[in-house]
Amino acid sequence: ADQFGMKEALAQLGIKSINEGTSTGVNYFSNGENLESFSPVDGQLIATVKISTAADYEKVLQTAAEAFKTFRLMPAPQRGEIVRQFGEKLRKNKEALGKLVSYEMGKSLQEGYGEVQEMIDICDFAVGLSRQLHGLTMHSERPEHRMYEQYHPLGVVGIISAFNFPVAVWAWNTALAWICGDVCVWKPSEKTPLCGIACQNIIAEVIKENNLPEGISCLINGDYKVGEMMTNDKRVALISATGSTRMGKIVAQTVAGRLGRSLLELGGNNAIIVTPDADIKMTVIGAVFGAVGTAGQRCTSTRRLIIHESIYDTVKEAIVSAYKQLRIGNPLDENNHVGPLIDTHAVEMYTKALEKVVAEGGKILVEGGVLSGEGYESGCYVKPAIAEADNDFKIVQHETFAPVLYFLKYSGTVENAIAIQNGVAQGLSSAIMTNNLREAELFLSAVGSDCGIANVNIGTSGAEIGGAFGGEKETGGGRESGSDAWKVYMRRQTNTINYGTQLPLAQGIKFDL
Ligand code: UN1
Repeated sequence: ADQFGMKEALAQLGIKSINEGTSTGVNYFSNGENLESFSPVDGQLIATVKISTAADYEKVLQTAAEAFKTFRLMPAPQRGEIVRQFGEKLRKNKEALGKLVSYEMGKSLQEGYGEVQEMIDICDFAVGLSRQLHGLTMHSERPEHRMYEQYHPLGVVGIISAFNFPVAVWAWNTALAWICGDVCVWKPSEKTPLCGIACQNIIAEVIKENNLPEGISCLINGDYKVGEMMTNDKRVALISATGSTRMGKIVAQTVAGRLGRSLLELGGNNAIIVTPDADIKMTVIGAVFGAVGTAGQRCTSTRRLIIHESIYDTVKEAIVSAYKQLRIGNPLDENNHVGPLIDTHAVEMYTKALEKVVAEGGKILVEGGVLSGEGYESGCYVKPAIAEADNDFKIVQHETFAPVLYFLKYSGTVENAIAIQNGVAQGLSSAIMTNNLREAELFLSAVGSDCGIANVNIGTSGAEIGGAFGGEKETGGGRESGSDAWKVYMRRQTNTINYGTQLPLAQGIKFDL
């Protein structure tokens, strides 16, 4: 890995190499077992961290709660200034952090940089927003009364993020939470703990330079047991969790059990509809990047292609031939398109999915397989595969986090394609390829796509941070990032002020004493 300057990148980010002991971050209490982070790129141990025990968690929470007491008093635009400085530090660390993301998670270097760019963008967005946390002013039904609403900081926000976007998803949450006056406790995926430490070290500098309490940003590492401490904890006002639908259901029930707030961003089963009016060249780029980008490990990855029978063979030929051009290998080498899966467990899931689709009657169009030999020593590299399938196959209904694309055929009008597109439990991202205005508008209408994201002539992945990000049904219903997603990080208060000398009651009630 050294040929890509990884050693230097790790040192810049404050990650200790394996001979130097366990890596620690600022305000990161961890006295538990060792957690080793192996790279899926070359199978090497990158570094070791310690997981947080219950006692560590308690210290973290107290530090966070203490910090909230003062941070909530800081004017929002000043909190925006802190986030602006964080964005500046991210710009300086973009290369190092992007490399670490690529090396620890396995996505291509371009995508690693892209992820850090999303962090920078959400910081810029949050800075502007810090002067726009508006509430409404309403007219009171009573004379000499004024009524308005305001948004106050909520408290401690717990962030549980997944391995596939090991830094950006934290930033979407935390940049907004900070300008809203909240403090954050972050549990990154146990598969990417070093990304967590690197980010924590970057924000810690900003916190120190501004003489702010450390507890504004807290980190805990470990598996779901560490996450459970947060979801069960009444002191954590909001849990924002990204991951599988299985995990999300457990988190949702636990948090609801204490009537806490949760923001869930769970699995997708994203499809692109390709109609007879589609631009085939654009379809190929959108579908192939959507299916094989990040080795199919985005929650927005394209899983299904719903193709009209009249152009089925043309689309099939074009995509199958594009798959032949794909170069699979070290993601730090910019000549490669597809890097490894996160670990060998993911490889197993991928292999099983291909077996299942065949067992259910599917037909393999592009053969998959696990790669071995030079450059593939980690055992995590697989060939992106395509299978012809039916939407009601069990495996098609299931989100497999790997580069497996299903081709589904439709006939008749676009309504039939929309029914197939909506005919899954998940509802994150969706797309239609068409130059036909009627088809496009129908797809976007109330009887169209039931997903949180619906695109025209764009693939399913690669959403911009300016829009609200999330989905419906088993995707969990949460919205993160842009638009008015900030509101979930604040508590709303309706205020009515009587500046008269009488006390009239609402609803015209008479109550004379
Ligand atoms: C995710 O996979 O959890 O839209 C997030 C996209 C990215 C974010 C994906 N902006 O693909």
